[in-house]
Amino acid sequence: MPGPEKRKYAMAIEHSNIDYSERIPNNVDLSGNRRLQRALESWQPNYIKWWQELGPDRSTGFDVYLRTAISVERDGWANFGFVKMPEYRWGIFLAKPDLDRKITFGDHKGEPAWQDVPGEYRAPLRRLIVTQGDTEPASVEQQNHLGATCPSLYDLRNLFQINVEEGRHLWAMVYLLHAYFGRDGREEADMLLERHSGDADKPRILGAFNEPTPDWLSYYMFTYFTDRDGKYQLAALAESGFDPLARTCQFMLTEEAHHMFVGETGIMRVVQRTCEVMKEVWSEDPKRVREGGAVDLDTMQRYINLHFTVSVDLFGQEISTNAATYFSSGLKGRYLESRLDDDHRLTDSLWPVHLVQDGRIVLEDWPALTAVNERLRDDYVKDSQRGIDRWNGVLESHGVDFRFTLPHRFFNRHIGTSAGINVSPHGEVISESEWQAQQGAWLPSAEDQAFVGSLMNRVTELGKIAAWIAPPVRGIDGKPWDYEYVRFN
Ligand code: BYC
Ligand code: FE
Ligand code: FE
Repeated sequence: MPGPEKRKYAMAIEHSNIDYSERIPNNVDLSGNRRLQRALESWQPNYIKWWQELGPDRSTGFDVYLRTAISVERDGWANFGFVKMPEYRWGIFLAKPDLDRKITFGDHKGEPAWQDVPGEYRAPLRRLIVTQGDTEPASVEQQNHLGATCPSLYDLRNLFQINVEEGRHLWAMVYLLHAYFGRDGREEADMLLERHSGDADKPRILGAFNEPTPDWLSYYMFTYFTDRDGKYQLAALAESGFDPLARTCQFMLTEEAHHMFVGETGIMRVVQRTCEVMKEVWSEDPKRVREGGAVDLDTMQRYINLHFTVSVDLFGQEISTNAATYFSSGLKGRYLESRLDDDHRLTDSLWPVHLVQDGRIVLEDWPALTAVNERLRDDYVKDSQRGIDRWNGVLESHGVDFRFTLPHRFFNRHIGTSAGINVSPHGEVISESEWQAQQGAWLPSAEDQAFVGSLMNRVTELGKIAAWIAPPVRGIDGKPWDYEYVRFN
């Protein structure tokens, strides 16, 4: 970065309303609590060691054009500039407090929000924070080798941006564990660096975070579908009666939007390129499309099927007493809880729930309190459809008849009442032999993965992009898409 640009970035960081002069930048007055500060400063080297070992492969020394949070205001919260990896300033930022904030749901509705952990809810609260925290470094681990096959500098930059922010999300949860849960909180914080994605002995907690992300198509699917689970879970936790958790999650959501954007536009660009290749080879035949060097639409649909279903599992059981307890205790609300128009206690309302009964899928009314996982999943499914529609818009604009669809929510599930039951993408319960016969058409096969893998070649020349994906419509922070976002030195 030229001298003046570098100075401008340094000054913005310095004069932000987050204290960047400290070892751990923060807006929680860390220096006013020496014990906590020392505890976090002793966790910090372990974090850096983890990042060096399991963070993005061979990225050390790269100058990357990254955004860094400098404020928690709605406008101007981020500053862009070159950061030498891994000198990104991971910090602790909570949204601004509302001193009069009240709990908006559950048994404690109307009471002042808690500034400390209520003793009776300590265990479930810690569990929620640990589960959330566990996913963040898991995703960094899942993606750590993708730099070796990036389709462009723009994409490489976005990968690193998401990775550093997921690292910051881990910090966000570790702060809560250290600040509010004493010794066992510190132990949990240590374990967040000891479990690893896909590790047979110490796996990550939730299923999706132990799946590999072997290629960039999987990566875009992950950031579209799995980061979107993050959006809904964080939104539900942002309603929490435990105010520090609510404020932490509110700010995390600000960063999350870009992650889903990378997924949505990434897939859109793959679809765009496939449509162009179909024209070049004068055929929609998957075989010809592959020979033309693009991902055929059937393969993309199988990737959608896989990543959607793995993400839908993350919402837990359809009927969950855990979830009911989280809700009535005021720990975890519904999506946009405060905007919903009902009693916010769910003591006698019902919610329609998908269940498998006697080999058939039925919708049955259940007490809404036990169905909050399913309700959040409903919100998620609806939101996931938006991207499908936009990708179909690209197909339509090219005069291609193929349309992507979301599979039935009970297809390929491992959690919930359809776990272990064979359900087709159209929602029919089928036999084991039918499943065996069809699953190659529904889920990515080893052959699909080998093909997609064969397209993955590292492209880092300025202005160049891999042949299987179209360039983005625009770049980052008003820069052109072919700007030198990463400088290798
Ligand atoms: N895999 O009563 P249930 C993100 C377990 S993503 C494995 O439904 P509950 C991000 C469950 O633990 C957002 N196990 O449970 C995205 C329970 O175990 P026990 C992450 C599972 O608690 C991209 C049992 O099954 N945040 O941020 O209502 C990149 C009974 O289930 C799974 C959160 O998840 C699974 N998928 O619901 C980076 C928020 N599902 O008690 C980051 C915090 C369930 O029998 N977590 N089980 O031993 C929660 O709110 C809840 O724990 C869950 C599960 C919604 C996940
Ligand atoms: Fe995250
Ligand atoms: Fe994310």
